[in-house]
Amino acid sequence: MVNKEHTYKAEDIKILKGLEGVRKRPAMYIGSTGIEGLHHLVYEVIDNSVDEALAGFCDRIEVKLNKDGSCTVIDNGRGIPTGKHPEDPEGRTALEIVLTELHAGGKFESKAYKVSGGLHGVGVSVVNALSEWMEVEVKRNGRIVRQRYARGIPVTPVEEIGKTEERGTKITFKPDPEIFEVIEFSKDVLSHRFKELSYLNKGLKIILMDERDGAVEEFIAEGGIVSFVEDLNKNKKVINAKPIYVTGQREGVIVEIAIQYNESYSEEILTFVNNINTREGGTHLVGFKSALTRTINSYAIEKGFLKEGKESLSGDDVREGIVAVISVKIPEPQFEGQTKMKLGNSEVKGIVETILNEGLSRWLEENPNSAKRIVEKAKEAARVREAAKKAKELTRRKGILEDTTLPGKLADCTEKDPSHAELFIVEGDSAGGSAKQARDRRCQAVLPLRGKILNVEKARIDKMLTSEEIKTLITAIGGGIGKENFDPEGIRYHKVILMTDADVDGAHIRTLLLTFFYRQMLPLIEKGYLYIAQPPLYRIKRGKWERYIQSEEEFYKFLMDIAEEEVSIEGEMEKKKEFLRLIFEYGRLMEIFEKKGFAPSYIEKLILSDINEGSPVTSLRDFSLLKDISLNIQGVIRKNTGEKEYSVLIKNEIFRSSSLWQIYTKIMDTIKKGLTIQRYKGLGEMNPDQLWETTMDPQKRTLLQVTVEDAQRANEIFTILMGDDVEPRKDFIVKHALEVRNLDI
Ligand code: 0RA
Repeated sequence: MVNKEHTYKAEDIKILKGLEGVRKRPAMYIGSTGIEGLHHLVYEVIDNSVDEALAGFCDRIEVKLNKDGSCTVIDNGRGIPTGKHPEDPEGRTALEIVLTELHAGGKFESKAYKVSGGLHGVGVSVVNALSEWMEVEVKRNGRIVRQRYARGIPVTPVEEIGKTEERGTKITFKPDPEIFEVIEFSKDVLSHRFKELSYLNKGLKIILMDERDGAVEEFIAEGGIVSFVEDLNKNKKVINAKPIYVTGQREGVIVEIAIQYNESYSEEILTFVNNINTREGGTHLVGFKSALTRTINSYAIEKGFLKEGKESLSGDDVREGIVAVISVKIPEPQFEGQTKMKLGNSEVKGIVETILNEGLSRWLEENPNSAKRIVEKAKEAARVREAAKKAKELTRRKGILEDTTLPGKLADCTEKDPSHAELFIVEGDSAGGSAKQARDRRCQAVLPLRGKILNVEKARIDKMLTSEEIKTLITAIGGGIGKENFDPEGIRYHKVILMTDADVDGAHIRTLLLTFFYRQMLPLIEKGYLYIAQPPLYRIKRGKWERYIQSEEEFYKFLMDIAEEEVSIEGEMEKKKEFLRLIFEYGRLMEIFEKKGFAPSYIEKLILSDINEGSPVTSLRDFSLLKDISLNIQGVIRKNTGEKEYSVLIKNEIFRSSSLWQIYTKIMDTIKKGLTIQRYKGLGEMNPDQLWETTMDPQKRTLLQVTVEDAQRANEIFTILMGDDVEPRKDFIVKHALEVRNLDI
């Protein structure tokens, strides 16, 4: 339907020329004619609606992806003005001018705040020019009016099609296949952007309806960018439960900042200008960083967390674990950089800086607990950074990192391909000696570490880095050290295996080494190159038969299996199992008393007597447990009436006793008869053959691969141990070490 009344005048020619330019060089206006450019059309229309929202006139935008490939955007803003434009010589409506003239949007910009979004801020006329057709419907001043266009040219006049009390704009457009390589909208691309827009415009509801498959999605964030950082931190442990929120306006620039720290070591700062992600940063980010560093430092000095003139926190320190969103709205943004995603306006740096300095200082004063935790975290980052720097200087001075001569203590393997080479890090020189003898020297290298140096109760990472042992370790592994400097390409072994004793000291050394690897060689762990050897805890022998056992649980199960074969009580099978479980537990507890110097017979007397008060033993938890167990045993095993005796059939022989302890020892003696049980306290107790067979032989051994989470946990334990609490001792390691099972306590 062609508008017959519409005749082309001089003004029209000019406009036609403008739209022609858009169609000739679309990439200049919308970036590309690929998938990104296609979606840019939607953003361009939506940005006008968002401007209405920013001006406070719109709180709802509906986007429909229609079956015919067109897209409809409906908002409840003021509606595009539809009256005749007073300054237009042709007497056209404002609506037509907005939709056909390049950059016409600004003409109507009045007192209201308008940021004219979109990467290029080109306006709806560009979308119109690049659409096969466009139809716009405006509800305003009680009327509904409509106009239709084809490739940017009006094909109908502005006509009234009904009455309404509502206001708003509805724009439907079909991307022109003559222009675009792809004309199918992607729901994922759009929903990602809409989610972002809803965070950036607090309370704005965006509804995405995909008429092609019936799916509907709604985006709204009542908390705005505060919800944004909360969602970015969703699966992390946060330091300040409530995000820091700072906002202000200066010289027509609106600044909004939300910050929430988490316990990680990474940094995630998203920056936006007029709702556009400025991935390359720019002046707003520079202002933010400078204010953050300055404000946290002066707060820390003022509150005595830092010594003035002596200590300071670097920008990297105060940004460790930060998640932040910076959103600025500027009337005339200048975008620079490779991808035009860097803000250039120089005045913005100072504005952001001032607003954040002021807002953050106030927040820190008002939230002293969170403030303290943030400062402590930055201080810890500073300490680690300083320690790593010192160590690097030290090693550089001594030429160790540059020097590729391998340390003498390392017994290297002949294999040079890292993917086939293993390095065993062994605690102690004697175990190291055994390992060197035991190994397959073609592919297994051995580096003994003298535990003594590491096994200092309060060994600190920085001290550790100055130790000869650790320097040897660094050279042996070959990738250097440090967050920025470790080079995974240099790693000489794709299996680095920690082999420590199954005792408290071993657990301590393992925690220390894991912490070291976590902080200094994280990629080694991320690539899955770090392992923990599983040396056996027991060796059991009967004649020629031999078996290694790796944990207390396994040992217990082994004994139980034999007991089940050799012991009987009257009654069903189930009862026997229950009885054995109880008597094993009874014996275990009694052995603890025995070790402490109490004779089991004395304890049993106390259990039987009713006058328990007075003895220091009877108030112990283990004592009441024993008492409960003996009652339970009476419940499962029948006693001979009259006599206070239990009777148990052990190896076809009836054994009677009133003492459960005696029954227990009899059972144990029977089980262990003919067995040689050896408990390994350390690797040094194994001869080379045994060490090879149980722990090093790739065919038989089990290795525990260390995950980043394991190492993170070790790091936490370490941090707690090295923290300000004065008395954290071995207990702590014993309770929290990676595997508690192998500990000799
Ligand atoms: C020009 C002037 C005014 C609003 C708009 C354009 C406008 C454009 C679009 C595009 C999509 N939705 C829109 N909503 C509004 C200001 C109108 C006034 O001052 O009343």
